[in-house]
Amino acid sequence: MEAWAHEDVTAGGGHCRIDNDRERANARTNPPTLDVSLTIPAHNESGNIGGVVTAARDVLAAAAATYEIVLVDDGSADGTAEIAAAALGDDARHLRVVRHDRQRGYATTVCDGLRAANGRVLAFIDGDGQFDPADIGRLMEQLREADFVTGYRAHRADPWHRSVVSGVMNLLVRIFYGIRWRDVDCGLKVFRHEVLSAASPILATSALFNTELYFKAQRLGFRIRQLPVTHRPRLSGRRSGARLVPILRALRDVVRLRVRLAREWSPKAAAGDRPTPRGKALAVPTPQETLRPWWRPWLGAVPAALAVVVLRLSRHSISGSSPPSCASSARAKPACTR
Ligand SMILES: Nc1nc2c(ncn2[C@@H]2O[C@H](COP(=O)(O)OP(=O)(O)O)[C@@H](O)[C@H]2O)c(=O)[nH]1
Ligand SMILES: [Mg+2]
Repeated sequence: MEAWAHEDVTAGGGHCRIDNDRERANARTNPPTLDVSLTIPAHNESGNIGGVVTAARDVLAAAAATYEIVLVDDGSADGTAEIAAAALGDDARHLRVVRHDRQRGYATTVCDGLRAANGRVLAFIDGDGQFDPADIGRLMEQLREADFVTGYRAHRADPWHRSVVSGVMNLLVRIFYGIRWRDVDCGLKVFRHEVLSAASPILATSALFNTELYFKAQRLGFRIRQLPVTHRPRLSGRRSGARLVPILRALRDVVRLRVRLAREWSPKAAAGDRPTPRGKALAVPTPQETLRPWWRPWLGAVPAALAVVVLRLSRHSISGSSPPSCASSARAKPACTR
């Protein structure tokens, strides 16, 4: 028998809604029982996952009395989950595997992990080894004074056009959502379970769930902190983010989600459900913490750079040499952008 627990998510997944009403009621009657729960999204990460889970295990075991690693296997065909369990050996008892029958995309993958998580502190980190799991410990230390602690990639080890796409997205998020934090989509975050509970249900159906988390955490007065984190080149496997169609969808969703949030969500109503109301209604980051206006001198160059990126990505898509896509799931497509 396998030493680790696994669950198949075929229904219930496929969207990014964390905690519908039933799940929220369930959360009230069954509060989290572990100290920390780390979600790792992974799609065909056999070459990277062993190193990520063992390094994460070391950090969690040192920082918490009880912990779990929730590996969300997004339709992998290369034995990612089995390799993770083998790498952990006896510690595979701390591993839970949530399996998607097919690739559903990054956002759904992370959200399914968070939904399954049973920790008072929640965290997520990519399974591709680009982040250093040691940074989870550094972020967790900040929880003494904060509720929502996120990394930002000071030196991003990705092709330049990824930084351009991210820069444009961050600028739009700043304009439409008033979020003055940098690198909102960074895939390394640590936060209290109550932030997720208060932010639920998550309305976003794409990587904009990160934006939504920031937006709600900020409006609800949770204390937000950011730290620079290490970002390394991918050593194995292929990235599946940054394809043209999902990027265009995410751009469209920036406006759509903002309209939905304005219509369907208010901090007052959400705060009514919060276990421990905290602080002011609106937490404004300190000047050092905000996104520095690096883009200001480059503002005129943004449309031109975007056009180059779009051309580059479309050539990439047409040539057929693109990384595995989310084409197997129409609903997963928007979730692939990061
Ligand atoms: N982009 C993307 N990542 C996925 C998907 N499913 C799972 N993942 C995992 O999410 C993490 C980030 O993916 P990656 O392709 O490296 O995106 P990038 O780091 O933004 O280039 C990795 O651990 C992937 O294995 C998916 O459909 N799309
Ligand atoms: Mg990556």
